[in-house]
Amino acid sequence: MSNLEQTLSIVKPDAVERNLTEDIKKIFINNDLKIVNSKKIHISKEEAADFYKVHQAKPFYDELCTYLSSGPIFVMILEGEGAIALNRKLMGATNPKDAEPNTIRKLYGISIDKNSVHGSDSAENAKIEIDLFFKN
Ligand code: IDP
Ligand code: MG
Repeated sequence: MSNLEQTLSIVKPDAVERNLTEDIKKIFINNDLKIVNSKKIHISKEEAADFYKVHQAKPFYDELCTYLSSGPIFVMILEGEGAIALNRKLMGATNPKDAEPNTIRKLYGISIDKNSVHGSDSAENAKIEIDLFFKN
């Protein structure tokens, strides 16, 4: 049975700044995820606050929104079989210290906040996040 999905991936400011976008794209492509749309953008703190609003009650929310808006990011729509879970697997755990070997966060993450990538965590959020960035 086919389970073709789309999910949103973001290369966060720490990784764009270190020129890791192409290396991260290769990891997705080499694992059967297709990049069907992408763009490099620099969002405002208000846009970051909207994107991360599920975390608004967290103590690190303000810092998180400041960080995501601190420099350019590279946003992508990834498509493939089980793309949502596959992307999460390729990303690794939120804290790079806890991430499995060869995951993006293990390879490139600096800290729990500068962890190089974002990925949608469910079909519902994938749709919301894709619409936020790619539905003019
Ligand atoms: P995820 O990115 O693995 O889905 P979430 O729990 O959704 O992790 O958190 C969103 C983002 O918030 C994380 O990627 C990370 O950058 C940041 N974050 C999560 N927990 C902490 C924390 O305890 N301190 C600082 N930043 C955090
Ligand atoms: Mg999350």
